[in-house]
This record gives sequence, structure tokens and C-alpha cells, in this order.
Amino acid sequence: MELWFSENQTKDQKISVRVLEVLYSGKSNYQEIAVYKTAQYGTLLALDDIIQTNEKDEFIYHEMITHVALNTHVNPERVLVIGGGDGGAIREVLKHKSVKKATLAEIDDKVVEVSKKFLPSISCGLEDKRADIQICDGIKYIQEHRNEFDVIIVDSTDPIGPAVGLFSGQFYKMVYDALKDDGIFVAQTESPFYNVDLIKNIHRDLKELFPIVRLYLATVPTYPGGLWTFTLGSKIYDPLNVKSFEDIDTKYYSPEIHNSAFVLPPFVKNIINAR
Ligand code: AAT
Repeated sequence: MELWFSENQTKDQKISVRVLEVLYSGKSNYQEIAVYKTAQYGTLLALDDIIQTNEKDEFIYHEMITHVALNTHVNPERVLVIGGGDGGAIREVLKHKSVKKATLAEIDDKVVEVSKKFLPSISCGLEDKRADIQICDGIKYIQEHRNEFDVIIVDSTDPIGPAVGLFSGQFYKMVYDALKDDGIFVAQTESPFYNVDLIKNIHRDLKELFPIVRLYLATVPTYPGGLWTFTLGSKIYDPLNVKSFEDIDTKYYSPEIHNSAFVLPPFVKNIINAR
């Protein structure tokens, strides 16, 4: 008998992948965690039945949530990733030679543990000596740090449960204060098909803080709608004016992709420009 995993992406749409083997299934203090060996996407991590990452398409999301900001900053040394317990964002951050320390503030130690065990190609960066793993609520962590980071990346679950606060104006103010005077913030900001109001609100909230706010796109096959948004807020450096790109080994990101990711179709422009 065939086994399938399905995520209800909206109340009217599902994505289903055929499961070859259930590698892990359990409940942490925060969420249901499952790891499946799938025919289409290799090993796949789901939290509360929502796909977080998988071996096949993870490179697109993890390269795009990190390298755009890290190349925009002239000398990123201290980087903070909130969420992202699978380690994929940290792995990419550590490809930049300038980075001295990359801190992960992940609320759920079980996500880190399970990723280390079942997703070594994604979690490998967590073993690096420049990686600093903090198991804590990202909101609490950011409250306790001021003027410390060059880049802050929010690689969070959808705005449900413990991640709700990571999408609020109050949180963005704390992020602004935790950044240095030339710091950059970037977050995954969901689907332009299904999360229009959320994207609009994030853009509005960030514009109240950062002089430069830009939205960019990438295609992530396993996320709802396939097309995914990231929103970046910067105190000084403009991602559209990057003069030199570090030579790093990537599969999706490149200087051309960096610049083209900010070219938005009219329906996306309308989300952030509409009053
Ligand atoms: N790298 C892609 C995977 C993720 S996982 C997002 C992580 O955010 C989860 O491990 C979750 O435990 C963590 N998280 C949620 N809330 C908090 C919080 N308040 N503080 C710290 N960590 C938190 C992102 C997938 C995006 C999916 C899009 N559909």
C-alpha cells in the first residue's frame, strides 16, 4: 500500500508527496515533528504537517534568505538567524569568509536534534566552530541584544503559534535596535498569492523603521504557490547597488539572480505599493 504525506496549503489546496519511509515522528514542547523519506524530494522535514525543508529544493530558499543580505553588507561579521533550526541558513551564512560568528536562536531543540540526525547535508553548518546555537525564543533573544549584529535573518515558520510574534511591528523595532548602524534585516515573508495582507503589513511596518525596504522573490516548489517572498530592511546599504559579490559556491544564487530577484511582476508590486 502506498503512503502519502499531505500538507493543507490552504483550506482548498493540498500538496502531496509519496512517502517511502517514516524516519521520525514525535511531538516536542512546541510542535509535531516528522521526517519522511520521499520519492520526489529526498528527506523532508514537516512541522505540524507543514513542509519546512527537504533535500531537493532547500538550496533555493536557504541561498536566497542569506546571500542577498550578506552580499549587500560590505563586511558582515556577526550574523543572527532566528528560527531555522534545520541549519540550512547557517550553512549558507558560513560560506562568507568575513563572518566571525553566526548565532542560531531556535526555540525548539528537537528540530535541531532531528535535523542533525536525518538531514546532515542541511544541518552540517551547525557543527562549524563559528556557529553558536542558542535554544531560546527569538523574541526574548533579540530583546537582550543591542547594536550587535550586521545581519539578522528571520527563517521562521508561518505566523502561527510561537512564530506569530516574529511578524509584528514591535518585534521589528527590537530587530532594528539589535542591528548595528549599518545593519540589514531579512525575513521569509510567505506567498504573494495567499498572504497578501501579511506581506503588505510587514512592508508598512519595516518602512517605519528602515530607510531602505525591498521585497524580492524566489521559486520554492514545496511552499504554497511555489513563488515565495523575502523582505529586506536596511539602514544604509541598498541591495540594488551591490558593487562586489563574494565568490561563493551556490546552486541558485548568483549576482544576476541577486539583481533579477527584485524585479517584481505588477501583481506583487501592487501588494507593497497599494495604500
Ligand atoms: N529553513 C527552513 C525551515 C524553517 S523552520 C522555522 C523554525 O522556526 C522552526 O524550527 C521553529 O521551531 C522556529 N521558530 C518558530 N517560532 C520561533 C521563535 N519565536 N523563536 C525561535 N524560533 C522559532 C522555515 C520554514 C518556512 C515555511 C514556510 N511555509
